[in-house]
Order: sequence, then C-alpha cells, then structure tokens
Amino acid sequence: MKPSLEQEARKLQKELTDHSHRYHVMDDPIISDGEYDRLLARLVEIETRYPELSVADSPTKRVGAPPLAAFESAAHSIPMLSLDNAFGDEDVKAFHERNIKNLDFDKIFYTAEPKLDGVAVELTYENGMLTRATTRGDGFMGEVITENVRTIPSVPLRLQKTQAGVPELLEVRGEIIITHKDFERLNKTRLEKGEAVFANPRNAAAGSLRQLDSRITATRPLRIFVYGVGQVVGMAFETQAGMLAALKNFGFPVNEHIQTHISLKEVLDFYRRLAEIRSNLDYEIDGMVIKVDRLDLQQALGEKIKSPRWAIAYKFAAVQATTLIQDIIVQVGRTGTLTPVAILEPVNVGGVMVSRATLHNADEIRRKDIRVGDTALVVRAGDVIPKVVKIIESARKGNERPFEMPDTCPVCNSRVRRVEDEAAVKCINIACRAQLTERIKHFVSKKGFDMDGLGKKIVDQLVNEGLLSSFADLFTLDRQRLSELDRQAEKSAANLIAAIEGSKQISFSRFIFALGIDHTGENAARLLARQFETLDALMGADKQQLENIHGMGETTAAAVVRFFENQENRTILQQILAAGVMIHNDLFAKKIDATHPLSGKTLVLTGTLETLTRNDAKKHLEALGAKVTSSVSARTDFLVAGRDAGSKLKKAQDLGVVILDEAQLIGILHD
Ligand code: D41
Repeated sequence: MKPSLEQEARKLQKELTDHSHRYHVMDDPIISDGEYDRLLARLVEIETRYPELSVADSPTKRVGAPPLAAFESAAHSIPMLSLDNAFGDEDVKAFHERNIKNLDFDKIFYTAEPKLDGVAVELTYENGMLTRATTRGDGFMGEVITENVRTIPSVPLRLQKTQAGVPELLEVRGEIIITHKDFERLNKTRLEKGEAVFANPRNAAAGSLRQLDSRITATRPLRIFVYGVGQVVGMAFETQAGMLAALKNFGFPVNEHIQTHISLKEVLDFYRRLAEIRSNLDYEIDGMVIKVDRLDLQQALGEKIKSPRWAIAYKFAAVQATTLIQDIIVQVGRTGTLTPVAILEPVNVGGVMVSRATLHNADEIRRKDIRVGDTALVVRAGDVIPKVVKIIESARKGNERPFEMPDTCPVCNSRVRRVEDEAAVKCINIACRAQLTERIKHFVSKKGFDMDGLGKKIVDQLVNEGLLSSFADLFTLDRQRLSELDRQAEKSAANLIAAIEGSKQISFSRFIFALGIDHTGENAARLLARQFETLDALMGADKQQLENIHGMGETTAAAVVRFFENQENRTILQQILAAGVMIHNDLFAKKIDATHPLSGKTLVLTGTLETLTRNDAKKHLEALGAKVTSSVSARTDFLVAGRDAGSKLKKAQDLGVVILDEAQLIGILHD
C-alpha cells in the first residue's frame, strides 16, 4: 500500500467528520451533498480495499452493523432520574421558594430548556470515543443500543478536542428525536411501500431505536439534542450553562432555545415565549425544564428517589375541561392517610371520561377554596391523575357547601391525627379495616406478589368476612372456607389457592415493595434490594446505613427502620416465611472481590449451558468484576464451553485460551 493512501484516508476521515458536523449539528454546510457523497464513496473504496486504514470513528461506520439477537440491558452508573412537574406559575414559584429555603440563599439563577418529546438516552465516551449507548429504561437499567446510536449523524463518534482536553469518561444524556418534516417524509415513504405509518414522531424515534438491525436504524432520520451528563471522570463543570457549552464544544448538538443564568421572573417570561414559538418549531416539545444553574447548589439541594430537587418540568397546559363537583368524599389509603376526592359530573377531558379527581388534602382544598357544588377546571396531563386546578368563581350561585375534613376515620370511626409538618391527616388505628384492605391489595398487586385473580372485590370480601387479618393469612387461606364464601365457586377458589401458591417464589425487591412501607415504592425497594442481600440483612440495618444509600432519602430510611422495629410486623414476616415464601435477590450488587480468581478476567461464554442461563452466568461473573465479551481473542482469559460449542471453542483452542466446562465455572463461581 502506498503511504499516500494512508494520508488520503486520514484526510478524508477528518474532512468528512467535519462536514458532517457542520451539516447535522451546526446546520451550516460548506460543500454540496453531491460533493460529500463523492468524498464518502472514495473513503469507502479505500477502507474496503485496506480495512486496516479504517478507524472506529470513521464516517463510514455509520451505516449499521449486522443484526443483534437481542438487546442487552445495562445499569446506569448514576440513575437517570425523572422530573417533577409544574402545571402553573405557582408551582414554579413554590419550587423557587423551596430552593431558597433549603439553601438559605436567594440569588439562585436557572437554566431553562425546551422539554423535547423524544427518547431519553445516555452515551458513554471513554477517552473521547463513543463506546456505549443505552436507553433510559426505568432510570436504573436501560437497553444497550450502541450500534443503533452510532448511525445517527449528529452523534459524535469521537469527541472534538477542546482546550480542556478530553475527559477519561464522559456519560452524556440527551433526547433522540425526529423532526416534523422528517416524520412526514418518513411516513410518506412508508405509506408508498405499504408499511404501517407511525402515530407520531416520538413513536417513530422509539421504534427506530428498537431495531435489532442497525442498518434499518441508519435509514431513519434520527437526531439528538443533549442536556446533561451522568458520570464524568477527568473534568469538572461548575454550572449547567458551562456544561452545555462544554458539550457543544465536544461536538454535540445543544438546543438553540436554551436560556442560561436567568432569574425566576425571566424563567416565567421565557415560558410564555416558548409557548408562543412552540408551533413554529420543527420538533415536538411538551414544556420547559428548569434547572438550578450552579452545580454546587444542585448538589446541596440533592435528590429524592425518582427526581432531583433542583429541577422541575413546567409542562404546557394539558387538556382541560370544566365540570360540576357533585360531592367530596374521603378515602382511607394503605397508610391510613385520609384523601379527599372530588366526585365529578362525568366529563370528557381530551378523549378520556373523568369522574373523579384527587384533591390531595385539606390544605389544598382550603387554598383553592373548593366547595361541593362548585364548577371546577379539571386537567389531565398525560399519565397524571386528573386534578382540580381551580374553581370557576363566576359560576358560584351561593349554595355551594364548604368541605370539612372529618376528625374521625370514615371507615373505623376512630379519631384521626394530623401528621406533624405534613398536610396529611391519618387514621392511626392499625386495626382499621380500610388500611388493612388497602395494604392487602397492595401486597397482592402486580408489582408485589402478583396474585392473579385476587382482585379488589375479593380482598374486600375476605377482609369483611374476617378471613384475612394480615398478609400472612393469605398463605393459610383454606379452600373449604373460600368456596363457602358468597359467589366464590369451588373452581375459582382452587384457582386462587394456586395463584397464591405460585406467588411464593418472589424477588426481594418485589417483596419489599409488597410490604407497603411508608415512602417505599418500587424504586426505593430496588435500591434496598441492591444494597442488602437478604431480609435479615435489611432488618438489621440502622438508619445511617440506609441513608448512605445513593438516592435514598431520610424519610424513607426512617420509615424502613420504623417498619422493621415494629414487633407486630416482625411476627407477620416470620409467619410469611414459615408459610413457605422464598425470597431470591438478583439485584444485590456483590462488593467486587478483587481477590476472586475471576476478578478482572475476560471470559467468553459459548454453547448451551445446562444449569445456569447464559444471562445468569454473565450476571454472576460481572458481579465478581469479570468481563464477559462475545468474541474470542488473544485477550480472552477463559472460554466457558457449554454443550455443542462450535467455532469459538476451536478458535480458543487455537489461541491457547484456558477452556472451562460449565461445572468448572460453577465451581469457581462458588470459590
Ligand atoms: O429535553 C428534555 N426532554 C429534557 C429531559 C431536558 N432538557 N432536561 C432533562 N433533565 C433531566 C434531569 C434534570 C433529571 C437531568 C430531562 C430529563 N432529566 C429527563 N428526561 C427523561 C426523564 C428525565
């Protein structure tokens, strides 16, 4: 090969990367599309003839790779939190006041960003090279979609060098979108080809990223805008504005409508302006994200389990309607909290019939002066429970009745108590049937023990008949008595018992969730299962240990300790275990033991494993600090050969890689 060819390849790689960045990120091309295509064709020709001249970040690498069998999932090193919503200026002002109070500092400035309606992703750059891309998933775990993301022209395959250099590790977060124009064009071609059209740009973006064949993704007009970082090693930022500027310098598209370092008033003004220009934008936005600009203040404010305290999403007005409040009733929840609920004259709100809306608590009712007989403005935003925003004062006739929170529980009649520092009023009678019923419904629900067939009606009935007085009773329900209950035929009694029996194998996180500990939802349950291997370990934890868990708040920590201190709860737990409930814990993150023989080693798994699934084996190995890769090379330390191992086994033998069978692997895992 002529040395000049290598020079030509390097020059083309660099120039094409620049032109692509100018076109897709800066929207400022300096050569024609035809010229670009000609240069690219030349580079493809050289790299095809001399593959050794290709590089990982060559512009030729954006065409897609051979299809995957399935997406792998991967944990985010720092959870990708979601955002609390604000629906009006009052909510944003309250957010600001809370920040001032919590920080004891009133010169707080914000960054306000359009809230793009796309697919949230995280891109990992190691020493400047794109090495992984994942979806947000549930915030803790996402799917690995690196090959798909590599095809997106506005995603840099390598960070542009800046004065500050390139960080060792940079996790960048952003939103992948399709513009309206591209969406129309995409649907038009799909229609012509007789393919199903996408409902909206968001679905089209999500569907395009869910392709196992990245060559298909490569044909979709995806774009990215980035708005934040996850883990960063080797670089520090001081403000959100500075971080966005740095990301821009690294070559990422950052939305042009972001306002940095602005006051509360400017935030609210900008919201109106954004609402005005919304319809002129070529992409969908559903609101604005407001972030405290200084990162040290962000850190001081901290985060709740699911969302940071330093940011809020101010959504554009949701669909709304006005209707009559026929009545206000009081519901008793699982933890005894009394919640006032408005019974509405049924009304269509953006296509959904709404007949109830939560009123949250007595303070909220007083603040909004909500009365029975009022005409109310009701909103429904996406998946949020309908909410009464305000009442229409001009519609008042004078016969509206103010609401008073009862001072006794509507179910058990015992006196209620107002929780200190909270707006909540609670029934503190632990024997209250309403709480028991709600707790059991929660226990058997899909995200808990998932006892199929044990619906709300049956739980109500079982509690009313005195057949259930704690969770533990579920496991000793007697088929005879069950079938004697009203409407409870023999067959469905048998099905119920089978469902209960089948639920006895349960993961630790679902088990914790099912217990319905105050302030401990799905996410907190997962955090706990990640940290504690067994129920005993969790029960033995003190408040400090719990608070030290990243993402766990003080309130949850205190509630967990209180729950396990309670002797009655401990007795019920013993009964549940005695009834044969078996807890397994896959989430527990074993502390990596650097002395383990597999720690730091690279393994390849091939062939069919009989005892472990490949996925389980991988999880176990990774928990020990080993790396599991898919192809055998000189860097492979061990090949685990299952039944019918083929070419990988042969290659490993040729390279002299140490070969283990499944039994040997299991043996070492247990070392
Ligand atoms: O444009 C967006 N969709 C956007 C989403 C944005 N501009 N900023 C965001 N910031 C965050 C925090 C403050 C938690 C880092 C977000 C999101 N989160 C987000 N996207 C999906 C869930 C949360």
